[in-house]
Amino acid sequence: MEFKEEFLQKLKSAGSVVFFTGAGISAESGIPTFRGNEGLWKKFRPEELANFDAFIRNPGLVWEWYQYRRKIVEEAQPNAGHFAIAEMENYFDNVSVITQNIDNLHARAGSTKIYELHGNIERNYCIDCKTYYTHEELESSGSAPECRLCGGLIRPDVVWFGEPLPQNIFSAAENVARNSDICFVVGTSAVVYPAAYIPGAAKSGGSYLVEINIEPTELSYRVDYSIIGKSGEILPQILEKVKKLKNR
Ligand code: BV8
Ligand code: ZN
Repeated sequence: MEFKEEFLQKLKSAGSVVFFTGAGISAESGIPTFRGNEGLWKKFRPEELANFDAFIRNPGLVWEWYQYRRKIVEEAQPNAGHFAIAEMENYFDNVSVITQNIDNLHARAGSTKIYELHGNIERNYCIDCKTYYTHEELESSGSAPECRLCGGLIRPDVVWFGEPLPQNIFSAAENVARNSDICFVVGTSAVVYPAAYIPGAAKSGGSYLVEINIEPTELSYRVDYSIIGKSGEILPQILEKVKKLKNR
């Protein structure tokens, strides 16, 4: 694929690069997105499952939905898009991943600077005493497991609708985006806030905004460059360009 000259110049001169990613970057790893036609929200609406009241009302149903997603995540592998982002760390002074995903695939691909805005499905904690449990430590009897220390319900360590994002992570991520030279927006419909403020923060800091998506989104009119294609195919091509431009 040929990329526009302005973008190639930015790649050549950039020092700090941010990748703001959503479910679309993991689609080629076999993890369903939220709003796609096989989307996770197809069977259930987010309000029904990804929120605290739903969990208190029906801990078994919500826990089982996360167990189902955890199984998909465990069987999934990072794809060429995740690996390309990880490898970019060899060619820029600073590469940060700001992800909305809870699937841990960026870490498994080798990225080292990751801001998890919505938590991580591999971690769980007791809603009463906040003790953390890995999922290996939990044998769930079909309903939500109970804390060994206090008997409280254990929940996945993810940010549900109506819950605040981890403030320190969000503000650090916003800061990194604002100070970036290029901000890639990869595989996200950019409709969930406050995470969807990240590209705007990058833009207001003078960053060059590049969207990679299989279709235009609500953000497309605001980006400097909209690349239509699969992130697992586009990102490795960008990496190849970077290697030539940085002639390493
Ligand atoms: C908050 C973790 C306040 C859990 C997620 C009413 C009540 C309460 C809140 C609200 C409300 N109305 C609005 C809000 C705010 C709400 C919100 O924004 N709602 C939206 C729906 C309007 N936000 C919140 O509730 C947030 N909290 O506001 O708290 C507060 C503040 C202080 C104190 C107390 C309270 C919390 C939001 C976090 C929710 N958690 N996930 C879990 O995963 O189970 S959201 C979840 O959906 C994701 O994490 C992600 O953030 C979000 C969007 O998903 P995407 O990643 O964009 O995926 P999607 O399927 O939408 O799109 C995929 C894209 O990829 C598509 O564009 C597709 O074209 C593309 N694609 C597909 N394949 C490929 C591809 N691209 C490239 N290559 C491919 N191969
Ligand atoms: Zn407890």
